[in-house]
Amino acid sequence: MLNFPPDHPARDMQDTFFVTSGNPGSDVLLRTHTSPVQVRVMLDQKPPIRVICPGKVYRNEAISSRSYCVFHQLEGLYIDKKVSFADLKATIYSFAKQMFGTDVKLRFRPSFFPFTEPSAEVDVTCYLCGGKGCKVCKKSGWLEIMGCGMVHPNVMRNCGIDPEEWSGYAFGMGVDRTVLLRYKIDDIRLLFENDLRMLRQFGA
Ligand code: 2NL
Repeated sequence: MLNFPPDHPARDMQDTFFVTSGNPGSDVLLRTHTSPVQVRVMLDQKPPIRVICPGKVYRNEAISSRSYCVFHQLEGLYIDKKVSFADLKATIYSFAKQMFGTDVKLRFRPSFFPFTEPSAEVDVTCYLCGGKGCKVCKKSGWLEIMGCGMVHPNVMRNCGIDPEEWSGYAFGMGVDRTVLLRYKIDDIRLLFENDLRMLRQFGA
């Protein structure tokens, strides 16, 4: 549905947790993205569609200060007549200013996802050095906050939506990584340990 070719690495056993239920034919896998939620929305509803899908996702990754095997993704999808990349940029600018402050600068870098064309990754100016370059941003002055793009015509067709009549944008971000940036936390694992000293700082 999301236009992944059969040999795409995202289908690799190494990257995904498969769960054996014991019942033949009913094995399940733990989702690596929240996008399947949006696919179901597109299958069930006619455009215009506006939806935000937050949720837990699971990846068989090397655990580090930047990556954990469980994290939260938040994806957005907007399909209507004449939705443009300019609409996408304006929405992301508005989000970034509210999340990171009014003087944050954004950079859109061309990228690739099977489910969007064109695709971009979005960077904000580094919270620590303000763009000068430091250890956190690896001397680049920029930190990545999300991926986005225009919904691929194949994805629209797969979900029964005519790409000649409708267009749309989508974006996806790691909620946990956004929280690290917003609160200047240096290890993602702190968000999963339920240490009371940590929780109490957030009103628990
Ligand atoms: C990332 C990139 C992205 C989307 C997610 C999407 C969903 C549907 C159709 C088209 Cl159903 N696109 N989602 C699009 C671009 C990027 O996430 O880096 N996420 C953490």
